[in-house]
Parts: sequence; C-alpha cells; structure tokens
Amino acid sequence: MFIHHHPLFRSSTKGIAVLIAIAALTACGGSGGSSNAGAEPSPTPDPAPDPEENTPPVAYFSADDGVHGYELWKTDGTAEGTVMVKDIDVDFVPELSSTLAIKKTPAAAGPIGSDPSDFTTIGQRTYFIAETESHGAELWVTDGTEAGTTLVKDSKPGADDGLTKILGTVGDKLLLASVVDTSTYPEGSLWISDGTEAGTVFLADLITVYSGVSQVFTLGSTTLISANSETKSGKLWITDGTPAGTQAIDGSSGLNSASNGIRLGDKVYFIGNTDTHGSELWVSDGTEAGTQLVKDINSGSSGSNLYRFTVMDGKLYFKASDGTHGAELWTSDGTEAGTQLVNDINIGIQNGFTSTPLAHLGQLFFRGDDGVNGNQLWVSDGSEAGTVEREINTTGPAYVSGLTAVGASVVFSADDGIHGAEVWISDGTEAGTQLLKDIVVPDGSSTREGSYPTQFISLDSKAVFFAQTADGEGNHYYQPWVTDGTAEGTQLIKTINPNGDAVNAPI
Ligand SMILES: [Ca+2]
Ligand SMILES: [Ca+2]
Ligand SMILES: [Ca+2]
Ligand SMILES: [Ca+2]
Repeated sequence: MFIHHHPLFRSSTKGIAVLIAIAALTACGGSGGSSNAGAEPSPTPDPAPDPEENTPPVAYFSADDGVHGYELWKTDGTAEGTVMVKDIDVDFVPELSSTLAIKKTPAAAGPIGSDPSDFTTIGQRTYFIAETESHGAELWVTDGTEAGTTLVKDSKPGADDGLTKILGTVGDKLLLASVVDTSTYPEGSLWISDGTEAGTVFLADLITVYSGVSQVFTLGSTTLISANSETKSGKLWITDGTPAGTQAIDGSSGLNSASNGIRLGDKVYFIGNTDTHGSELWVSDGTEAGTQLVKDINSGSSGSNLYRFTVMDGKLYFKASDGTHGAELWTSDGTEAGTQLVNDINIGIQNGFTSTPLAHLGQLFFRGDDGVNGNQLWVSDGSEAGTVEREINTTGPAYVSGLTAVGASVVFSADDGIHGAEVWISDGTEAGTQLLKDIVVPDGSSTREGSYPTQFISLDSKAVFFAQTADGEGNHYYQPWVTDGTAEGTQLIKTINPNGDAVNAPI
C-alpha cells in the first residue's frame, strides 16, 4: 500500500499514545544526537577534503514549482542559489490515481512530486525520505547536486513503502523507522544506516505496533527513541542493538506508557503514565532504578497534562496543569522540590500557556494568553517576575507562530490587528519587539492584509520562510523569503511557482 507522506498525514499522529525505547547501541555508540557532538571516530579512513566545504550553508526544503510537484529544493538565501535539486519522482503523474493526487496536494490540483521530508545533515550529505512510484517511501541522500541525489536503499523492494521516517542520528549514522508490515518485516522495526546500501540494515524490533517513531535522544552511549503507537500503551525499552538484547523497563512504580521525551544532561525527561499518578513528569538514565517519577504535579491519579518540553540553562520548561492553575509554564531542575510553576499567566484555573517555547540566549519566547489580551508574545527568563507579555495586538489575539532564532533576536509571524499576519522580530524587550516587514499591503488589486508567514527555516545567521506574496495580478501565493533580522534584509528570494503556492498553506 502506498501510504502518502503529506504533512497532513505526518501531523495526524499527534495525540496518539507514544512508545519510548532506550537503545544502548554498542555497535554505533556515539554520543552525538542531533548536535552530532562527540561522534566516535569513523571506522573508514577520512575522505579527501571536500571542495564544497567552504561553500555557504544551504537549507533543503520541499516545494512545488507548479510543474514538478513537491520536490527537493535548496536555498542559500539568494535567488541564484535557490533551485530544485532534482525531479525525484518523474514517473508519477496525477492521471494514475486521482485519490493519491488529492492526498498529495489537498489544496490544489497539479503535478505529483516525491514529497521529500525529514532532512538530516551529516557532514556534507543530507538525508531525507522521498516517495516514488517505483520505490515507495525510502531513504535518499543528496550532496546538493542532481547527480549526487540518489536512493540509498529500497529497503522494501518495489513500490511498497519501506523506511518512512528519519528518527535522528547516532554519531555519524542514521536511525530510521520502517513501515508496519506483518508479512515481510517486523512491525514497527528500527533500522540503522551509515548512508550506504549495504550499511542500511534492520536493527531491532522494538515496538509491537506503531505508526511512526518520532524522537531520538542520546545519553552517552545510550539512545532513547519515542514512537507513536496506535493500539498499544508504550513502554521504555533498552537494547544492545540486537533483538535478543531488547527489553522493557517498567520503572520504579510500573509504567503504563511513556512519551514525549527531552534530553537534559545525561538523563531523559518524559511523560510517564501510571495508575497511581496519571501522566506526570518522569526521568530515566536508561536503567531500571534510574527510571522514576520526578513529581506528581497534579496530585493523585489525575495527570498534569504536561507537554511542550524545552531546555534552557540547565533546566526543563514545559506546560503542565496542577489542577488549580490551569495549563501554565512550569520548570524543573530534575528534583521534586525544584519542579515548580513559573508564572500563572492566566490567573486561576484558566489556561495561560499555549505554545512550545523557543529558548534563545537565556530567554524563552512563546505564545501566551493572560485571559484579557488574547494570545500574544510572551518572554521569560525562567523566573515569575521575569515572565512578561510583549503585547503585539491591542485589539485581539496576535497569533504568534513560527518562532525562529536570527542573530540575537527571534523572528516569527504575528498579527498586530493593523497589518495582518506578517513577519515580526523580537529581542525580548518591548522596544525591540517590532513589525519587521509589511509584506502584503492592501492595494487596488486586493484588500487583503497579511502575508501569513510560515515554515521558518534557520539558515546560518538568517532565516528562510514562506509568505503569501502578491504577484501583481491580485493573487497571493506562498513564495520563499529570507531575513537577516533587518527590514532591508527581508526580501523575496525568488518566485518558485508563478501560478500557485510553492509550499502548502498552514492548516
Ligand atoms: Ca520500496
Ligand atoms: Ca497526578
Ligand atoms: Ca492559570
Ligand atoms: Ca500586511
């Protein structure tokens, strides 16, 4: 079955119960994780110096130029450096299946592409998942050139989907999830890849039933993986990289499930569910004894609905509800006493905290709602007194989204009630929170106000994003923009698709 990889489908797994596995990957036990720091020495000799090493950084993304469907693109922030890398799915045309065409591009008819996703860079090579009619969803690699964009392995031979998600990196290797298939491959299996066909292999059958693994964290030589499960409660798992060496950890008081982990220091914090306490903050160091409840935030069998973890300056920040204050910003240093409400933004039982915070240079940026001003930009240094609103819209909600670091500031989309949803910048101060550029100005051809910036991507000291851009004929299509944090440095890169959106509009 050809399961489509549209973002709609990927995001549809939210809210499903999640499994967590801890894997002591002795065969590849780097401590890198996503930062790739401390990767173990490669077993093969270092390749010759790469001539591309001094080229400017590029970001990869999926875009539709109206001719090729959603395919692999790259950008360095310039018009000439923003190009389609390869038309990967050349053999898939919408006439073959109107059903699939609708799945791929729900908002617009048009050509079908390979829908590349999960871009993961190791050295000079970027790995991703792409789908073709011939191979289904599988692991691909690119060096930024058309010739250097190739299928790594057709793990499930033929058109069936095989490797459907890149979970993360361990040292210089990739961890991947394979599709559920009871007939040929173990269900919910974990694969590992060194980027070669021969080195892309089944690792362990950790998970009985799942619909996609979502997170990987590295603790020294231990790696934690969380995976969505459609029908079964999650467990913590530990493995030495072999099926025989794979076992569940129940923790000190009998975990029913575990989900949504985040690494802090040499431990992983996650949502652990037990009959006694409900879903609460748990910690694991990868051992049975070291897997335990941190705090029963909502005392008793009700859970605290904690979610949206981030880390800043050695502490954990997240959303939680203690049963009295509603969903608000909490912090934890890993101890019960050090797990506390930061600020009751919307005083009392009402919820005040609504988005995953971006930690940047000692400040948390997030969307909060005090119950009076609607949702606005909030900034916190982690203290109650240092958690303040930066009101953007004095007449309604500001709908802050897409928070992305650029230099000493963050850029994001917000609506001030005057200009529509446009790109904003904040350094955390009131004076430094400003409209960056009014991309869409109502004119004779249209009365619409906002450009609805979305899909922000960090690119060195800049950010690339997509904004609905006027084409001079009354249409507004999503096209790529770049910003360096200044108004003059916020510019349309190029028109990728003259007749439609280059990326999907947010849902
Ligand atoms: Ca295949
Ligand atoms: Ca509880
Ligand atoms: Ca509250
Ligand atoms: Ca505007």
